[in-house]
Amino acid sequence: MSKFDFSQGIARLSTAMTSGGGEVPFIAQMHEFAMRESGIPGDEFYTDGKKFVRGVCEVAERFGFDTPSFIWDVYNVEAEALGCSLVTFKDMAPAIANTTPLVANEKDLARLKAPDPYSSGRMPMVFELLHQIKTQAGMAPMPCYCAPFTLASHIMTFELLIVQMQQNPAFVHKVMTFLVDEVIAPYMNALLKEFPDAPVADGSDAVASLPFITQDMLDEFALGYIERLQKQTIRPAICDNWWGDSFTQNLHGFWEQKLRATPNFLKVQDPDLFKVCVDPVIEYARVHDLPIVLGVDNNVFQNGPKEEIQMRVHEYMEAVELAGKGAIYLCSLSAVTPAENVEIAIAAAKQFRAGDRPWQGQRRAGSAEARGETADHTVVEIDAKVLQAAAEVEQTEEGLLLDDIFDAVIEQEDDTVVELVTEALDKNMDVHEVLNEGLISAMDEIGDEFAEGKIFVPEMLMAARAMKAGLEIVRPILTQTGAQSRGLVMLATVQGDVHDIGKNLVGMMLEGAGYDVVDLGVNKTPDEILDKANELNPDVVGLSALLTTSMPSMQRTVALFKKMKSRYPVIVGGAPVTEEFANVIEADGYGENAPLAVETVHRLVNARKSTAAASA
Ligand code: B1M
Repeated sequence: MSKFDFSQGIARLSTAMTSGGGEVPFIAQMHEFAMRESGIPGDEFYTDGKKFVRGVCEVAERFGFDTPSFIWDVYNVEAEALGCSLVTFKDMAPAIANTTPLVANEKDLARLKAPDPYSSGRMPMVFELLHQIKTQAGMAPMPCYCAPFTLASHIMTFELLIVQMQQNPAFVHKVMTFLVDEVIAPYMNALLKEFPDAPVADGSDAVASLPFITQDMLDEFALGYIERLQKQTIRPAICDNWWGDSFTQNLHGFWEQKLRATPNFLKVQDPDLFKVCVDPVIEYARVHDLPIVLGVDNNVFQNGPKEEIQMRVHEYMEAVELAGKGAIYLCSLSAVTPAENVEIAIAAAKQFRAGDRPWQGQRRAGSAEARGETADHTVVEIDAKVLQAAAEVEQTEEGLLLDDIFDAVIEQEDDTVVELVTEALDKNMDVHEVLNEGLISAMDEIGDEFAEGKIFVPEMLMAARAMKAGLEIVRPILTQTGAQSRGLVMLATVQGDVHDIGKNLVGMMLEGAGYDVVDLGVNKTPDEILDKANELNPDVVGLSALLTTSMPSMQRTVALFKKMKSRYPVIVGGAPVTEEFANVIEADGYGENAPLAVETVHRLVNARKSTAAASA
């Protein structure tokens, strides 16, 4: 007899995901929330399977969840077992913090040892955790894995992975093959053998989402290897964790890709779901007779207000009901999600089931506001004479060469950029013109296209590399002529957070705009950031945070800068960070995205220069 009884919730979930027709269930990613609520420090919670399962079950029972979710920090286990550095925290889940790649080339790959599922890293802890699920909760355990693409981004770093996918795809295929054949498949098979009642192996693959990669890349480098894994595991392997539905022009094509990895249901989650609307999901589910899983964003539970939580839960539950089969998913209840907001969400779900539906039929998802399209766009009429003058400049030989440099950056052709910049300098063209009109303006264009969703991260990253290749040629001449960079910007992702894709893009855009950038990396404490600032004397310090759990650390960093009366202006950004938050913590600036971050830096640097000039 197990200690906890979730049989009613499990039966509800099973009906909803097969025949449908019953009450709509809710599932939740809840490990960090359970850690906090159970009072067990992170470094114990994530290393002791017994405590983990007890903590999750107690919290699920106390809050009235339909079923507990035993997903742990699944992104980390294989990477840690391979030798990546794992950082642990008392107040949040552990994370892999690799800013330098474990595998950068063939030699590194050859040196890499396949882990032993029975002894490497925390793999044995996962065996124990799954045993505890059976004994304490009486539930069938589910082995979870970090999907090959995300695992590759851990061991290679995201940037290197993207660059190698384009420049040396054969090497990336070798890495992926190693990860599937030598790491994930043996690990999953060991678990599936140990637990014959485990229905499937379940993968997570956040990094293989759009717009970090394109749908073609998804096919070749992510999905292809999940299918390779599926052929090797003794029971089905699924993988259901790609975001990015709001970035594709081919929604159905993207969903077909998702279904190749997880044939039994379609999962669409916020922030994409709120933008694309529930209607196309309902229609697709009906036509294909599929259960759907609709995910409500962490930020909604984090920030509320109450009515926002209630309305979102009701809207998505109603959509599931209209589709016929499925569940809603409370996507990531974190260590800083207020307990009160979780109670509101669960009460809202129960209210819906009881037939009390004050927002019935209302659609907020898919509205212009949900898509963030409420801002007015003013069209500026450009004087015909100005256009004529610009056209004349373009027609000169020099103008055409600048155009070619601009185009080569946009087309991401490093070698051509180097050739053309060299040619321009050999022709004694003004180095500043080459820099500003060839290289920097191309990055401005790239930044705009990225902000408008016209291009994806790999294109931006590769264009930034092409621009940098040109910059390397121009830099010595700029130095000789005494030309100065626009300033020094120091960047860091704050303590507790290892997300760096966005911060790195901000860094590239800043370099593209003529700044020197020093990037401290991820998971940096307030003291580390301040000490480094005192050493480097930057013009601006930029902080990035992607987790609501790391936003307090951003606040502590800004507070420390203020307390120490430091003279460096601090700007903040990252998906959950808003302008309002930036004001509350008294940051000096905010950047909603990379191009806007560059604008904020320009403003702060110019203001500093004017103040310095005025006091001189
Ligand atoms: Co994580 N993750 N993740 N993750 N991950 C999110 C952020 C999450 C929203 C997913 C979710 O559950 N719904 C969620 C956070 C929820 C919250 O707190 N609000 C989350 C979570 C919870 C987690 C883990 C706890 C794992 C988990 O259980 N789900 C764990 C935490 C690890 C840790 O940091 N301690 C974790 C781990 C990971 C991976 C390692 C697997 C991977 C990160 C890889 C890496 O960065 N090297 C990852 C990824 C990829 C994501 C998603 C899918 C994408 C984030 C991203 O890179 N966006 C994300 C879900 C989603 O967004 N769909 C998710 C692309 C990037 C270009 O955008 O960073 O916003 P962004 O940057 C933008 C702007 O924000 C701005 O400019 C950039 C470009 O325009 N900007 C700045 C950024 N920094 C700026 C600084 C500035 C100015 C502007 O001034 C200095």
